[in-house]
Parts: sequence; C-alpha cells; structure tokens
Amino acid sequence: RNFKSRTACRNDINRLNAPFLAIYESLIPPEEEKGKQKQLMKLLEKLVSKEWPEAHLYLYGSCANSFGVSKSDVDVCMTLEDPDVNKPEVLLKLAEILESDNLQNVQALTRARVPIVKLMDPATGISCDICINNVLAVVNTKLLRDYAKIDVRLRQLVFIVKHWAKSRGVNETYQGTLSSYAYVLMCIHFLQQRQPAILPCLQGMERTYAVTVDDIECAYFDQVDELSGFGSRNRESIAQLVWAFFNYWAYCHDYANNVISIRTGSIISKRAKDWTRRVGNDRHLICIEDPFETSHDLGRVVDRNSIGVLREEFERAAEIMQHDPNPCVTLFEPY
Ligand code: 3AT
Ligand code: MG
Repeated sequence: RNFKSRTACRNDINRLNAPFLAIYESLIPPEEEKGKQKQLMKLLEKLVSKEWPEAHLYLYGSCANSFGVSKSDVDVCMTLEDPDVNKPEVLLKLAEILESDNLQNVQALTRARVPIVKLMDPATGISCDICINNVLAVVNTKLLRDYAKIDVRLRQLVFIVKHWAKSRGVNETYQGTLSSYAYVLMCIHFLQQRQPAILPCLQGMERTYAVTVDDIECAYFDQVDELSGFGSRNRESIAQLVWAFFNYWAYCHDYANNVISIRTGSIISKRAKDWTRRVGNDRHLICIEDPFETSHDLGRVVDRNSIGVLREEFERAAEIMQHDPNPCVTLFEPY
C-alpha cells in the first residue's frame, strides 16, 4: 500500500462547492414524502392498536434521523410493555393483520439479526420494515438527528458519502461493507476531530436527556438549539470536507490500532477495548464504537476481503478529489 498522507488539497477545490451542493439538494426528500409517511403511520397505528392496545410505534433510521434521501424505506419500531415478548410470534401475527388489510409484499423475517415484518403500502408507495422493542435504535436515531441540527455541513457530508457508498457498492452489510448508520458515525467523528471542531461531543456535555434502555444508560446534551453557532469558527466548505473525509479514511486513520468513538469525541485504542484479535466472527478490521452499546463495533461485519475493498474505495475517492477534473461525476460512477 502506498501511503501518501496529504496535507494540502488542490487549489481549485472551492470550484466544486456548487456541484456538490447541487447533488445534496437533489437528494433531499420533497415535503410531500413526510405527509405520506404520516399517513402510513396513522394506518399502522390503527391496525396495531386493535391487537395490542398498549403498543407504541416510533419512526427510526433514515426517515427520522434527517439523513434519509428521497424514496428511502421507512423503519418503524413497535414497542410492547413485555420485555420478554416472543418476537417471532408477534411478527407473524402482525404480518397476518397487515396482509388482511391489503398491504402488499408482507413478509415476516423472524430469524434475521433484527427480526422484522416487511411491507409495501400501495396507497403511498412506501416500503416499510417494522421491528419490535428495538428502543436503542430509536434513541440513537434521536442522537443522530440532534447532531444534524448543530451544523448543516454534517447533513451535506452524509448525503454525499451515502450517495458515494451506494454508487460504489460499499453500503452492503451482508457483503461485508458498512451500514448507513456506520457511515453517519464516521462523518460525525470526522467533524468532531476537525480543527477547529465543527461538531461537539454531546455525550461529554451536561446531560439534559437521559433514558435507560436494556440496562444501558443513554444520556447526552440535547438542547442543541443553543449550539447552532458551534462550528462557525471553522469555515471549511463542503468540497473541502469531502476531500478531507476521504483523505482521512484513505491515509490518516490508523486501522491497526484505533477505534473511532463519537461517545468520547475522539479516538480510543483497540487495546483499551480488547478489540485486538478476532473473536468469533468479529474481526475488528475497522473499528467504529456504537455511541450507546459500547461493546458493539459497527465495523464487525467487515472481513479480510471487504476491508481491502473499502480501503481501495477510500483511496480511489481521495485520488479523485485530489486530481480528477470532474469529481462530482467520477466519484459516483457505478463500480
Ligand atoms: P438508509 O437510508 O436506509 O440506507 P438508515 O439510516 O435507515 O439508512 P440503516 O438502514 O443502516 O440506516 O439502519 C436503520 C437504523 O437502525 C439506523 C440506526 O438507528 C439503527 N441501526 C442500524 N444498524 C445498527 C447497529 N448495528 N447498531 C445499532 N443500531 C443500528
Ligand atoms: Mg433505513
């Protein structure tokens, strides 16, 4: 591997701001999608409450964390009071109810890592996954949304990174590459460590929001309206940040020794987490600590082969940002 850490980017980088912003704008979902999501939630609430009157439905994932592009699937979490509820049983019952109300493509995936029911609503055209009692995902969705409110450059960067990852085929956890959630954490970490910082570390501040979920204490500063000027001392533009993000993951991150942690707002060592060797299927070849489930490495899906693919893609992107005359096209070319 040819490590050429760069300290300076091309001198015409700001010429790329307008085209990157245009890509970002084109990916923002139109307002009417929100209305359709609400309509679908109303229908689901009605159907669910008949069978489970105490149930609540929450949106989570990209339709609620503000990092959803147009036409994303909707992720819904149904909560039931019984923590030991038999999820496969409930999901099968739920699938039956949904099917008899003419929702399409209803499918209960009871043996998945996160068991879900899938469905498509013909009235709105929305595809939706429903899981049960996955409250940590609802809480991490709020954390991500709160980070997005602090500085618009996070949302811009995430949209561009997700668009790149999907175009290049490196947003497929079942093929050993990273989830959208992992990419968002990488972007937050990157903006936290910029000099001057563009994002604070919300979990390192006064706790204004606290819940305990599955024995995990989730607490952080959520009065983010007070932080709206936080990143203003850093004047970097979106094009500079896209360049620096790929440069960071191509040439600056120490994959052998380091874990990124938005919980602490910095880097921690693999040794401190005991993530130095393979345990079962967890190889820890790229380490991304979950902000709440701190024993959870979002990089654990990455294997010997896919780490190579990922790092080559980061290097390709970094090279394009440095030299290509037309990065806004080349970056997103299908693989
Ligand atoms: P897409 O726009 O659907 O690609 P997304 O934000 O919905 O992006 P995912 O589909 O990767 O992201 O995941 C849906 C949500 O589930 C995001 C996050 O709140 C939660 N989540 C996903 N993977 C994990 C994980 N490994 N640990 C904890 N929470 C997770
Ligand atoms: Mg999703």
